[in-house]
Amino acid sequence: MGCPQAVVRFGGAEGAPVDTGGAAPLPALADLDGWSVAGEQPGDGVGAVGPAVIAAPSPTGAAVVVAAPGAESGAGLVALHPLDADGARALRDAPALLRGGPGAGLGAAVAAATDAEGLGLVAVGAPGARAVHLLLVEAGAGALRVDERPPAQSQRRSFGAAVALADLDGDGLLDLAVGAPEDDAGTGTVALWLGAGGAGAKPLTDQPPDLELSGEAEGDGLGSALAVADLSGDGLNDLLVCAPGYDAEEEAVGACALLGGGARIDDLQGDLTDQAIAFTFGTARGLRLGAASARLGVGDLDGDGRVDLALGLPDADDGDGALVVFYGDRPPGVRSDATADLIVRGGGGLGQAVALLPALGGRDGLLAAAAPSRGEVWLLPAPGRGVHRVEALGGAPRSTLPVDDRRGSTLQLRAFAEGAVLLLGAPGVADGGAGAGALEAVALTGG
Ligand SMILES: [Ca+2]
Ligand SMILES: [Ca+2]
Ligand SMILES: [Ca+2]
Repeated sequence: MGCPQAVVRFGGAEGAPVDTGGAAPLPALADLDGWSVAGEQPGDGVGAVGPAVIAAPSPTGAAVVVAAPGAESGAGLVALHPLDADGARALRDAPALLRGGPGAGLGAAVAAATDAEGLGLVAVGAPGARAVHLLLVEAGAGALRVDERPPAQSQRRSFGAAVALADLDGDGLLDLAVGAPEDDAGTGTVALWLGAGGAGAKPLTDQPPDLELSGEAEGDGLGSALAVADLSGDGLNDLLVCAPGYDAEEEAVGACALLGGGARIDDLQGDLTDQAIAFTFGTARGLRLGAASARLGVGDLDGDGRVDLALGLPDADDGDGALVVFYGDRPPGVRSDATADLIVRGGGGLGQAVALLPALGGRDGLLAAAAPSRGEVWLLPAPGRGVHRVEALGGAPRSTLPVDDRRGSTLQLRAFAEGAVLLLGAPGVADGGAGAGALEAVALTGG
């Protein structure tokens, strides 16, 4: 790689292409410049929840699930927007819209995955209605076909505050994991339904979950964040479940437990820590490790074929924030943020959101982290190991983005054949009124 220059440099208010310092030979996706989706009404909340991307080999055919959990006085809505043309667009001017009922908060969490038949499945949490809606999506050039499947429902309070989709038992069908972190006085639960995806999938409504796990104590908030990836390295996806209030002494250090995927995942019962194959916990009071799915990043960052885990810790160091990475070349056991392979310290709440682009075909992996209260978004190509200040990994003069926009509150990185795209949530953008928010796509260029 070249000399790392790791800061997002915006050429103007509209967002010019990002210079990744020459480390990532990514051709420009010029057609995407200026792509954005803006909230239109006060409180829409676009950009506060990370978007989901329905995969396609190129941006033509990809669709972005844009969440607006505060829309229509808290009913919430999600809009599917194609990622195939430039220009700014309005949230509701979309080929597909799903609206929640009164107070549902639809869009508080979204996830997307592609099943073995190539169909896209989207899960949308509506914690105010204790439901998760499922959409089958066929995205193609110029066409978007959406079929709604029966939702998953629960009596659990805040069910749908976090969602994840992946094949966890290895049968080829997508499985659905749902967090209800406020259930049972904030103890929190995570429910798993096997076989939620595919043409022959069972309807989940009125079906009890195949697995349900609870936190250990009131206030744990189990299910606040979820992620799926093969973090154990056995070829099967695993489920990472997080409890930001976790701590025996009530100091809310936070913890994430890894549940190993495989044919017997639905046999797991009882005490979470007994079931976990790995356990990652925080070491500072109030760190709240694992507080949001936007702070979890998974993927092979260093290109060794093993999945790595990045955690954003915006409450670290009295609110300066930090970013830690555990590389997958050592078995994931019991470990703390202080023993991470890479520790990046920053300011302004660094780690409020993180995203990871896997290394691929000789291209370095890329780690993105935001410090929205300073208006900074950092891009760290192949950041390595050790303890560093983020400025030391970056080295370039930092641009200043409008702090009030809270740009980077959520981040997503996606690679396409033509290059990579960074999606930035900016919930503070008020063009559509206070709290309307916006989601912006930026094409990454190789400089
Ligand atoms: Ca499955
Ligand atoms: Ca695994
Ligand atoms: Ca790796």
